[in-house]
Amino acid sequence: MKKSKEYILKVAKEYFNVDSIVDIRQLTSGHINNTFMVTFPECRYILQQINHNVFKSPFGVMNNMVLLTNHIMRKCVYDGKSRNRAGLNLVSTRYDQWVAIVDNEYYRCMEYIEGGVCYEQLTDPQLFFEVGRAVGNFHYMLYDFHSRLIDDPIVDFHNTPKRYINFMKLVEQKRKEDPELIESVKDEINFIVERKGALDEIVNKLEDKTIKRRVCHNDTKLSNVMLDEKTGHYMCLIDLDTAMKGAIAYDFGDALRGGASTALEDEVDLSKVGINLDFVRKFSNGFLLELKGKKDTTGTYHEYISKEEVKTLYSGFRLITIELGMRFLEDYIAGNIYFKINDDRPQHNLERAKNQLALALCVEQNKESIIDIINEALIEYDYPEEYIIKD
Ligand code: GN1
Ligand code: MG
Repeated sequence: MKKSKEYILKVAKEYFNVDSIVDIRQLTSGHINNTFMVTFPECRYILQQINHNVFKSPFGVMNNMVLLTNHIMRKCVYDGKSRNRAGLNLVSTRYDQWVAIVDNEYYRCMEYIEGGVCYEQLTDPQLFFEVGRAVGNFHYMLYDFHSRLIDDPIVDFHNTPKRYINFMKLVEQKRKEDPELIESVKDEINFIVERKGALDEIVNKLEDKTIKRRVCHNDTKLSNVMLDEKTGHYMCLIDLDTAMKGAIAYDFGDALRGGASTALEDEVDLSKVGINLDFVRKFSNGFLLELKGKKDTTGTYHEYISKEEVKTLYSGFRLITIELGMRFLEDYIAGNIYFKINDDRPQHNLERAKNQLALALCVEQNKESIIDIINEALIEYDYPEEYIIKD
C-alpha cells in the first residue's frame, strides 16, 4: 500500500526531528512489509511498517530480532571481528521503544548500512559464493543460541505437509464456489498433488529428532543477503522477521531457489527458468566452508552441521521451491490477500506460482548433479567421510 509523504513523516516524528530530513520515500522491495528510506544530510535510516496481518505479534518479532542480533554481534567481538556490519543496528523511538505504533500500525527503524548492497539477481558467481558464506555463517553464529529463547512468529511457517492440507481445503472450497477458477489452475494443482507423498520428509526428521530444530532465518532469498558493495564480501543476513526454529536445509534451499535460478521469481517466460549449476556449486562451497567443524585446543571436534542435516540439503531445495509455488498459488486462489502484487499484474501470484513450480521440476531433474556438487564441497573442505551423501 502506497503511503503519502505526510503520513511517513508522521511516523518519522516518533524517531526524528523531521525538520532535518532531506528526503523521505517508500521503497518497493519485499512482498510483506512496507519499507521507507529516511535521508538526513549525514546518514540514512530505514523505517518499516510491520505487516501485522502476517506477523500477529510485532513485539515478539522485535524481541527475537534484538536477541538474535545481540548474540551475533557478541560473538563477532568474541572472535575478534568487527561487529559493525554483522547485523542491522536497530534504532529505538524517542521514548526508547523498539516499536512505534501510529494509527494502529506497527513500525520499527534501523540504520541504513552504507556500502552494503542486496541484489535481486547476480551474474558474478564469486558473489554467490559470498552469499553461501553469509547463510552458512548465520548458522555458525547461531549454533549455540538457545532456540527456546525465541517464539515462533508464524506457527508452522515451513511445515510443508500442513500447508498442503490447508491448500487442499481451500481448493475444495473454491471448487464449489468458483469451479472455473480451479479448472484454470488444474495443472499446477496436479503438479503439487503428485508430490504429496514426499512433502513431509524434513518435518518428519525434525519430529523424530534425526535433525536438529535450530534457529533458522527462513527467508534466505538473495535480496535478504547483504554484501559489501566494493569488495563483494558478505556482511550479514537482513530481515530476521521469520527467524525461528526450523531445519537448516530450508535456508540452504531457499537461497538457491532465489539465487541459483536463471530467472527472477516472477518471470513469466518459463523457458527462461532453469538452474545455474555453477551457482549451486559456488553457494554450496561458501555455505559448507563456514559450517565446517573445528577442533578445539583439546583436539575435540565440534560440528556446526550434522551429517544427517547435510543429507537433507537437496530435499530442502526441492521442498522449499514446491512449498513457495503452492503458497503463491494458494494466495492467487484466495484472492491475493497475503503477498503484495504489482498494480498492473492481477495474475502476479499465479505467475510466481507457475515460475516456482517450473523451477521445482528443474531441481528434480538436476538431483544427481546437485548432490554431486554438495559431495564435492564436503570433500574440498575435509568433512568426515560419513558426511558424503550416498543415495
Ligand atoms: C516473502 O518478506 P519477503 O518479501 O522477503 C515471504 C517469504 C517468501 C518470499 C518470496 C513472511 O518474503 O516466505 O519466501 O516472500 N515472507 C513471509 O519472495 O511470508
Ligand atoms: Mg521478510
